[in-house]
Amino acid sequence: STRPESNQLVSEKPLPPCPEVPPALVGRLLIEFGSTMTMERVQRENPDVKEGGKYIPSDCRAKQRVAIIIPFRHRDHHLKYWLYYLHPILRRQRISFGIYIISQNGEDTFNRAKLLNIGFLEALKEEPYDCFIFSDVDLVPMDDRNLYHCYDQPRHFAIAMDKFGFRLPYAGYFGGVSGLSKTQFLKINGFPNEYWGWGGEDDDIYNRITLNGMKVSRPDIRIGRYRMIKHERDKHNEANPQRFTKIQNTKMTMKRDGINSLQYHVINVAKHPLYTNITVDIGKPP
Ligand code: UD2
Ligand code: MN
Repeated sequence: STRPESNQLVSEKPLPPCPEVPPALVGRLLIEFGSTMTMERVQRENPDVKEGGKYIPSDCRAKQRVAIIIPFRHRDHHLKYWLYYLHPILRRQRISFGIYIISQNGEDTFNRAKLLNIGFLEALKEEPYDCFIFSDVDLVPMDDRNLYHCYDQPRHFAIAMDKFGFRLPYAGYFGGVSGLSKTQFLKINGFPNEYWGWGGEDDDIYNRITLNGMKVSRPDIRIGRYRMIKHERDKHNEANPQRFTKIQNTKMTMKRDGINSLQYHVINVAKHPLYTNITVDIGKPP
């Protein structure tokens, strides 16, 4: 063709909306963590991902823009598997997404929910995301029909984990992988910043959702299956003894503790081929 490139772009038809049921899905997946994984291999197998771990379907227009937020420290081994499995799944799901690893700097007590709050704000500084999916780095879905976008109500994705015998451990369980639209997230003032160490923060988030008149939505139990990479409790993420009393007080604390009280410092933003890493200083427990 002799036409200038800009003309070709103008004459191209706009993309159709992505179908409700993505045609490329395969259903149940074989997930295992036995073989050694290298970042080189994962990059080689995912050449169409844009720098910083961004992807837009090429054959249709996705309705939502999804930021996937992962709280992180010293889990490089898990991250390789997560990227290896999730990039192809998300592509088949025709999701338009960006992947954000929020890395806690230093060795003070870990704070998962605060890192997730930071991911929400930092992702929005880059793109106008509509939907936020919060995932542990060690959780991989076993079925690609578990679609990683947002729903009419806050979504709990990881409902049937291998470590819990593929059942929901209790009715109000909201751990592992969850997703809220921007509006849903802001309605609950984001997540609590004051849960240091392991446990309770997911129950607090569940309380925020129900106290604000929303209801958790979940996939079919046969579809919401997950494998968790086996691991020991990390150093500096000891069980938080305050968690039992704290989750009794969500109704009071959610108004002052959340996205409206979040304080942190960004130390570094690094664009990797398959993800964006944001290293942050979040302070330490009082
Ligand atoms: C459960 C929940 C999790 C969270 C946690 C309590 C499941 C599958 N998940 O996870 O959502 O509610 O209990 O806080 O039941 N992390 C690091 N480095 C660390 C510590 C944690 O990267 O040193 C991140 C990482 O993404 C990890 C996540 O935080 O997957 C949760 O920590 P965990 O895997 O140690 O806790 P686990 O499996 O009991
Ligand atoms: Mn885990």
